[in-house]
Amino acid sequence: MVRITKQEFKEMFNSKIYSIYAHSINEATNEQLQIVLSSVIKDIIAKYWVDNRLSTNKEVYYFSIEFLIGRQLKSNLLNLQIEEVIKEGLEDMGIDLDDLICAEKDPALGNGGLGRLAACFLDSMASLNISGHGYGIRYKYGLFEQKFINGYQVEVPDNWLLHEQYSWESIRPNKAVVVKFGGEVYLEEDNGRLKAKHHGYIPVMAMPYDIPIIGYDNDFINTLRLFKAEILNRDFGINTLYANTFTGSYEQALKYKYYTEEISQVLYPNDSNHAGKLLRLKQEYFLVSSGIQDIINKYRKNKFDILDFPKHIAIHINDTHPTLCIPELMRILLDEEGLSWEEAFDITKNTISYTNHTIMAEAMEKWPVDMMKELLPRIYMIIEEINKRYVEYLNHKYNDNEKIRRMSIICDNNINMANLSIIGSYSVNGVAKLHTEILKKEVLSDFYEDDPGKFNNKTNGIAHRRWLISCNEDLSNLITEHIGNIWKKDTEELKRLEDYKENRNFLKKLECIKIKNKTKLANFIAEEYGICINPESIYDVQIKRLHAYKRQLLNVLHILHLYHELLENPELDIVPRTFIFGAKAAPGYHLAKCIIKLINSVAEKINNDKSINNKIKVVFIENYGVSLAEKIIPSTDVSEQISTATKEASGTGNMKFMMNGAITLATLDGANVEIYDQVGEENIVIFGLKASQVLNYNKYGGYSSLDLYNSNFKIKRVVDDLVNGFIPNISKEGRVIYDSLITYNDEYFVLRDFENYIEAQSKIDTLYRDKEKWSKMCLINIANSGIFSSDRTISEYAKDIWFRGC
Ligand code: OX2
Repeated sequence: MVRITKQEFKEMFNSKIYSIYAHSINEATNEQLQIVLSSVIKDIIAKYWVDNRLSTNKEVYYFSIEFLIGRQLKSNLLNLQIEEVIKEGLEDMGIDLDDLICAEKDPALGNGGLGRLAACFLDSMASLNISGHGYGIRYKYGLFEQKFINGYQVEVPDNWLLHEQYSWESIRPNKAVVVKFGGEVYLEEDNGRLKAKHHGYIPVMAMPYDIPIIGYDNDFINTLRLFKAEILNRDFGINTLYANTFTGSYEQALKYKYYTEEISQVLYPNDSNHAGKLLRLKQEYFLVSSGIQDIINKYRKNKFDILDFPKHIAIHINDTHPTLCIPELMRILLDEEGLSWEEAFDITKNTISYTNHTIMAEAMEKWPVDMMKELLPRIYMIIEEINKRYVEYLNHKYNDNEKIRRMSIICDNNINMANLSIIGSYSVNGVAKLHTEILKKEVLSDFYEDDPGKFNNKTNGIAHRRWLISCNEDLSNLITEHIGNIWKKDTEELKRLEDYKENRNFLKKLECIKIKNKTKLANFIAEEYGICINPESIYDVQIKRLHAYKRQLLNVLHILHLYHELLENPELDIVPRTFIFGAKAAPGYHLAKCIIKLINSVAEKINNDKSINNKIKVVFIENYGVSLAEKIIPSTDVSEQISTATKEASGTGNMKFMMNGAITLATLDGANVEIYDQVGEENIVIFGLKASQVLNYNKYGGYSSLDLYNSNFKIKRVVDDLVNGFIPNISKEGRVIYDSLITYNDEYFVLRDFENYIEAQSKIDTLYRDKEKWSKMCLINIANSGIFSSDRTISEYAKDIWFRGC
């Protein structure tokens, strides 16, 4: 047990503030006090952290281009179980712990679900005593900060490392490695063997910064290692190694500095979308090469036989962004360890496992051959050889040219990263049952038929410590009062809450907690946005990235529909509703930005229309991210999970809402299907096209949005609103959206699902009127959410993938 007394803590804190800032507590800002507190906590855990790093068990390395870890202070105190002591110690010194929790910067080193999943997985690996470490990039600028100006999204740089420092990190210069870009590769004779020699490359230093990942109540600490790109000599001298490229002048040295530092400068702000830029490819290789070299360096120190590599090491790639792990590991095994091709490929294939997170064509990474060849000549040679051998195998087995084109790594001068990931790994998994089935039967069916044993499902999960225990303390305490503490380590225990489903007293308490959380959020919204919302209204929430397939548009069209109904009949009997949105759009995603402007304009109009008597309110929360999610989710009544069926691979927000007792309003997409299976049809509201129907439309056609528009009055009314001036200031944006729906035949079936969605929404209205019944539904959702803890997901990864056969 990590133990510390109040007195010891106060002494450490006092001496730390002098050593860091040379002044007393009274002069310090909350930001400074938070930095001091993090530093004290790092001292407290130092011993455990070092011990853990010396582990000789099989180690898992989780490579991800994004980690959306959120604020760390509260969650670290919770996991160390020292929150009380620290709180009281600070109180004695006149400091409020909550102020310091809020003063911490929220590192936005990810876009959305993929990056947040990686963070939840780290939490679970540490909490389950699995030596599992993250490798990522220490972006100088994270995801942009979103501001609304006249209802438009404006992006502002996210300068989270204001003083070049993050309070939880420790720099490890002794572990820095060099990553090589460009140059030429020749096969040269070396001891009777052809060896690849790399000349004229540009060396980039990868400087590791370590963040401790603290397990829950188990003294187990893993590491998230983020690499920063730097010049080779920190003193900024000229080095002969790159003299060929940068010929030694001061100007060249500056160019070199720019070239290197640019690599970890900024996170690409795309979610589920492949940017295809050279700099992005540099980032991907930088991450991969730094991480693989780091693993190999540690492995060599341990003096294990290189042929036993897969016995000691599991490397997991989070989507295809780190897929170059495959040729990079091959490169080291071939060129540095001197193994044969067969040995090297065998080791690589038995070490690497791959998760696919999307079936969306625009997210599938494909790199032009020329770009890869020029930037990473040796890596390209290896990819080409893997491809050549694989095509030989396919030819031999199938003799079907179309199939071979679909399955090969290199096709039409592009490198298909998903295919490379499958071919170079021993396990491929999807992130929800439906998603995995679609991978097997549709998108990756050739590979599935070729090697069915490689495919498996791992339904996503969430860290219940952050997403329930820490963000919703009242609910967490209520649960513990009734079923004890065990659920915190074993969320299946939550099922025992079902014993209380007829207990009116318990249901009332649940309702009171929700109202308390809703009031807190109402106060926050009043302070931040000057909008007054009613805690007695239904909080109907859609928070996630803005994307056409997620269909925020369907939500706002329904709001317009309700508004028309209210205008026609101001006495209309509906339960007051507050529609809450939070979403960032990729800066270059025009349609998404138009939808933001639309929602803001609709909000402006409705919120200022006195004639509807505050029956509906619309709030678009600016700059949505992890910390805001922690505030919003505990106060939500209705969780909007309304993507076009087949498009959302899993979703994880859906699980967070469920665990906090919101009712899901959903299509049968991604993990919504599994939420439905858990709670049963009375405790969820489902609508819309099924996956099979969408797949059929996509294959055989048969959908005309124009016909629907012409034949359905309700649809026509809201679609016309986009272009007839009913909503002020959206003339251009309204037209773009209108065209997407009518001219381009509504790719995401918004209008097709509209009637059904209206019905589902009116069902929500009816259900909410019976408060006790609603509360019972909430309870059943909470009680059955245990399966969506990422502890369950990670146990499955460990058993079926990383440690299988161990
Ligand atoms: C997201 C998926 O869109 C989402 O459905 C899923 O829940 C999440 O990953 C975690 O698995 N980029 N982001 C995703 O996929 C890609 C690619």
